[in-house]
Amino acid sequence: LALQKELRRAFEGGEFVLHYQPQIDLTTGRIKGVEALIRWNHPTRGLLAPAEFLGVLEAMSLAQAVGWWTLEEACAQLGRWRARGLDDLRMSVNLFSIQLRSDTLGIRVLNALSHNALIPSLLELEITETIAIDQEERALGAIQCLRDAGVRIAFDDFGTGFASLSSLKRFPITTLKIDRSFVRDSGQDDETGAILEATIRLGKRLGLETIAEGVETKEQEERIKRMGCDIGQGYFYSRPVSADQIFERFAAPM
Ligand code: G
Ligand code: G
Ligand code: MN
Ligand code: NA
Repeated sequence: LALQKELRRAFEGGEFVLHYQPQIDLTTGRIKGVEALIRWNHPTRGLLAPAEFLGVLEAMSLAQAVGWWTLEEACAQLGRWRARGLDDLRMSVNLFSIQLRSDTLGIRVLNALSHNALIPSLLELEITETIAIDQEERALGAIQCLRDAGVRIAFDDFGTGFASLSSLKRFPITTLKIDRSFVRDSGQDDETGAILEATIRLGKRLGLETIAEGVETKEQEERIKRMGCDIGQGYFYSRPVSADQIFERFAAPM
């Protein structure tokens, strides 16, 4: 309860900030996009990761307001980067389940794009397959409408949820984000390697972009490249960093 109260105060006081983690095009080695990840800039405890507060936040109605703020702020930041010359950078934003259930999802996303003069295809919305299935009825309409407008849709943490493979047919997704556990264990055991490779192939056969999460080593990068994965994300390239750090590190031609 104390944490709930603090979260409300923090949101009103502007203590939430977004950090951004690069997504690297494995063909060119260049940055393709970034994922926006929320942090709590706590007055006494410093910068807090989502693990410290997201569980409690998600159970509060405040999650919706924070989620819409994140969407607006991420789009505004993409607009600022574009004004400074990063003009084909993409932005990925995670959605809470409460946002997926909201009647206003479609209009909020389209507004965030138009406020910031963004082409819809520069925005990717990340939903976990489990959330998507729980909310299937309500989510599909809005997701389809956004997809028709050109917004990209990713299944996040793919392979760890409870969705069956047929959800790949029902949801108009563009992207599979393969859960980091598969990348992490793929060097240890052959089974995980086989699952990783088959998932990348499946994505390719379905015409989806594949992103491997949690790439931490050169060896893992080489493995996912060999398997035909499109994009890598993980500490090997960069931790999530501030907007300024993204600009400093990636604005210069590489
Ligand atoms: O760094 P990391 O600890 O940043 O993030 C942990 C988890 O929190 C991730 O699974 C991510 O999906 C989730 N997360 C981070 N930022 C956001 C956000 O802005 N909205 C939602 N819905 N989830 C987020
Ligand atoms: O949305 P999602 O669960 O995918 O968010 C990504 C989470 O993964 C964030 O908590 C981020 O800090 C974390 N993360 C990003 N790259 C790596 C990595 O290379 N290794 C590990 N262990 N975690 C990572
Ligand atoms: Mn994510
Ligand atoms: Na993920």
